[in-house]
Amino acid sequence: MKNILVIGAAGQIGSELVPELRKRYGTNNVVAADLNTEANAEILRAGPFEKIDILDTDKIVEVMKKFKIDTVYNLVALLSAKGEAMPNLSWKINIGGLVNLLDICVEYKSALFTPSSIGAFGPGTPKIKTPQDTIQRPNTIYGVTKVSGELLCDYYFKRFGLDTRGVRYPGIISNVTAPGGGTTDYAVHIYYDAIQKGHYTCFLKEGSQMDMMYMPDAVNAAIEVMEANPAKLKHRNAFNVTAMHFAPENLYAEIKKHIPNFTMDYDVDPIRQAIADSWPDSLDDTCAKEEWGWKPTYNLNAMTKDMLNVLSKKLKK
Ligand code: AKB
Repeated sequence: MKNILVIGAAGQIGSELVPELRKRYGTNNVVAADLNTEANAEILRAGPFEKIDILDTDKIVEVMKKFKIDTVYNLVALLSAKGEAMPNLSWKINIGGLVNLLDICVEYKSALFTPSSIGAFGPGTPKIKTPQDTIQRPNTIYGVTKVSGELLCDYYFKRFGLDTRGVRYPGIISNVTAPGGGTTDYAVHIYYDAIQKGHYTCFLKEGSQMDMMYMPDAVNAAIEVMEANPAKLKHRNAFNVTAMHFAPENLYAEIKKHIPNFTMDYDVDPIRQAIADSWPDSLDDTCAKEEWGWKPTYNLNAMTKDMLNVLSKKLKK
């Protein structure tokens, strides 16, 4: 990776991936791009920034040429809950954008990272220790786009030799940019409300167990899979990765250790509950460990300490 383009840089992952990539590969070698030119402007404009609509082929090609891009991170997506509200737009952005990038990357011989998600699984998937290669029949449009994306990335590798790689992210917990429109978002909101209000109303019911990961591990996964020795990769796209799994009551109990007066109740959103119920309880990430050395550093305890520490300072300002 010498000249990197991150599309969707202003979002939850991009706003933390860009600074880390710039630290490792040099500020001027990492181009941040987003349609939104306002969000996280200070972070993203610390180096090159371009306004890009993922569906605008000409603009992407212009930027690929201008910066001699050899690696693209595609972080543009409508998440699970938002997708259910706008299925058509979800397909257009998640798949239209991906196909656009796949074709451009073939032409400009660039590697391409595309994240998949636990959303690529469905109710028929084994729920516990979900294997890398297993039944994938998601019942959300987000899941349909994620499975299609995984298959497309594999296809472009086999058919055109394009260096496509990716991971299946679980819910990502972070403190720079809040996620929007996802089912696992509760696991971020709860920290903000614990600090600001001392109370959180959870939109998922007790017992809704899902895989999760703290952002520093998510950023590392995105970089390490792209740095992996291709000779060792039996899979290329959609590696299961996880760091922890918990249900809302487990996260609540962990936060309460630090904020004893913290309270939580439930007001279940049937749409997001149905999505959560269709996803795995815990992933098996052995293939990522064996093929490229995946190793998360944060568990629930360490993540909670860090989240509360960082957020209490940030929210005091
Ligand atoms: C969502 O909840 O939609 C995302 C995901 C798990 O892909 N965070």
